[in-house]
Order: sequence, then C-alpha cells, then structure tokens
Amino acid sequence: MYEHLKQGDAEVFVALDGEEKREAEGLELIPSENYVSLAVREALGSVLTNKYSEGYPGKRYYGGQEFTDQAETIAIERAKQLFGAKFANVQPHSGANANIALYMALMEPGDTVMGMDLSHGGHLTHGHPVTYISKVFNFIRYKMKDVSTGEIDYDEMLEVAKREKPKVLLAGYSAYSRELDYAKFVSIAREVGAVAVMDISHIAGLIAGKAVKNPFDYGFDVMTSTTHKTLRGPRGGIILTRESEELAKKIDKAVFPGLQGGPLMNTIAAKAVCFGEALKPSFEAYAKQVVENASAMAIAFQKGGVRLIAGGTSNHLILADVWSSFGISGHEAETLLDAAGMTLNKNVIADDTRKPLDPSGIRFGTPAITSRGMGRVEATRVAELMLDVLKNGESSVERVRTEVKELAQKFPIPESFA
Ligand code: DSN
Repeated sequence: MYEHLKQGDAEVFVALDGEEKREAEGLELIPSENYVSLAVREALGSVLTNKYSEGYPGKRYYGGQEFTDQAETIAIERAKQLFGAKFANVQPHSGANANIALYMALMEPGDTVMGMDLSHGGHLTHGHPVTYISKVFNFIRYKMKDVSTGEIDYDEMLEVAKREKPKVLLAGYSAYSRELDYAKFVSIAREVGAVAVMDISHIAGLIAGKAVKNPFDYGFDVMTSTTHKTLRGPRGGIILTRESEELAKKIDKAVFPGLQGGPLMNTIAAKAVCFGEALKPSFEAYAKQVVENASAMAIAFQKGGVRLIAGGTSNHLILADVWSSFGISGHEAETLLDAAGMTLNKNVIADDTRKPLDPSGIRFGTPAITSRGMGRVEATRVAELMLDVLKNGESSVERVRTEVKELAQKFPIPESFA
C-alpha cells in the first residue's frame, strides 16, 4: 500500500505511514471511531473521485453517469434495507451536513428545534451557541432528570415543547450511554406537532446490527447519521426517511442544491460497500459484541469505584467522571492514557464545573477494539489497564504501554470482516 505515494510524495507518505503504525500498535477507544475494511478503502480511493455528479440517479446535471448512478442506487437501496426506511439520501458529506440539511428541509429561519443539552450528551450541530446554525434557528434544550441513571426528564420536555412549539423534536446524542423511551418521545412530538427526528450517528451500527432498538419501529419520522462510527464505513453522512415521500423530497432538495454541490461519489460507493457489510449476519454478532464489551468495561470501572454518568451503559460508550474519582482532569487522563497507547477523549459531563478543554470526564467505547476481535475478557483487561494508569499516573505508563502493544499485536486490525 502507498507505493505510488512513497515514490511521489515522501512528506505525505510519512504522515500516512505513521498513522498506520499508530493505529496498529495502540488501542482505539474513541467511541466514534472504527476501522474500515480494505474493500471500503478501495472504494474511497477509487476513480469515482474524478467524477462530478450533481443531482440524483437518473437526474444529473453532467453526462457520463452510468456508473455513478449504479453506485449511488446500490447505496440507497442498501441503506433503506438496513434501517427499514422508505427513502434514503446518501449524499451528505458529513453528519453535520446531514443535520443542517435536515433543519433546512423542515424549517424556516427562526423556527424552533428542541434537542438535548450538549453537556448532557447532545451534539454541537444540535444547536450549540458556538455554531452558525444556532443563529439561524432557535434551539431549546432538554436534559437528563437523573444523571445517576440517565433518565430523561420527559415531563419537562412535554411542558417546554407545549410552550415553545418546536418544529423538530430531536433525539440522538454523542455522549449518552442509555436508550431512550422512544414511544414516549414520539408521543410528545405528535402532541406538539413536531417532526420526530433522531440523530443516530453514534449507534447506527448497533441499530443496523439489531443490538439496540430501531427508532423507526416507534414512529420516528427521520433519522440522520454518520457512516463512520459503529456502522464501520467511510467518513460521511446519510438521511433516512421512514415513510413520508413529502419529507424525503424536501430533504433531497435541501441536500442538493440547498446545501451541497457535487456529491463525493467515491465516498458514496464506499458507503454502499459498508452497508453491504452491515447487511451480513456476521454484523449482528459484531454489534452485540460491541455492547457486551462496553458493559464489561463499565462493570470493571464500577468495581474500581469510578463514577459513571448514567450509572453505566446500554450501548457502545462509557462516560466516566475522572475528576471526582481520581482527582485528575479529563485532559490529564486523556494525555496519560494516550502515552500508554490507549486513545480516548476528554469530555464534559452533565453540568460540568470545569471548562470544555479541560473537563471532568473521559468518554470511551468499544466499536474499534471489537472490530479487532476482542471479547469480554480483553475488554475487561483493557479497562483494568486504564484504571491502572488513572490510579497510578506516570509511573505506570511504560509498563501498561508494553501490555497494550502486546494486546494490539495479538489482535491485528482486520483487512476484511467475514
Ligand atoms: N466528533 C463526533 C464524536 O466523537 O462523537 C461527533 O461529531
């Protein structure tokens, strides 16, 4: 791999080669990251990057589309099958674009969206004040009622929604480890006349692999997602519409020409490959193992006396309060664990008293280590190694780094998934 790059551009080659080694020798615990198959990487690096394809299959603005149409149609059909959707738009360049296109499709500037507070697990694109989109639409918040269980305050959600009349009631989170009461959520959306939308970016692979519930089974209208997290595909976005052709048409128009220009056809082909992989029965075993491994890590952390936000996990991620548990900040924990070969991210916790760049928590998860073939035993060991570093600090880093390297060698990054 990279033969031509090595010859033609030694500087960029060094960066890519370094990343290959970093990924092979360390353990990836960032819950939004994963390893894709070489088949996905081949599609990403394919000739389709040469092509402009504004429009949709059968309705393009440029000629020469016989093969781009094929690739995009395969991606659309597989996405629909995977999530039980009637319509799919596979063109959003990212999850952020998917969410922005969704807002554009369903609202006029100034209209209201109700989503989860960022510090309780929401996402920047759900209207954080630092984003441009927060100046276009009016974002209001809901939160957890009980941080020790993760229970959402549905009574408050209903009361506020009745008063503020959001056009979109938004579920879906980037740092929330529990499942929602989907039926209750949809009933609140219906009561106030909002469209029920879920950003499934983090748990898309778990939904596809039937390891967690599918919000469409409870009446959600639309789901946005990235394709590169638990779904194990290329970096990109999708928007799925359960039933309404009217909504799907608005979404298509919002993505193109509303927000984006030419679609990234190489990425769309890679999405098709990833959806094909996720449709295989073996993906269900993978998704279930991701959840089981996360539960094993949460149990090990709780045995170690660590405070976990939401009291544990029902999905692929864990949010731990390292400030109250170890007296070190999330930033310090991230740096120490990185030095020991375990990559994760610092994260704000609910109502954090510390700053976002040096918060109280860390967020970690199991999608990537499970792709390497690790099970409960290894996940528990990884958690123990993390605890060793968090408790003993610098003095443990070298020792733990050696064991992490051995573990990484024993579980190499796969080239394909059976
Ligand atoms: N950066 C992603 C995550 O890590 O959850 C969300 O955009």
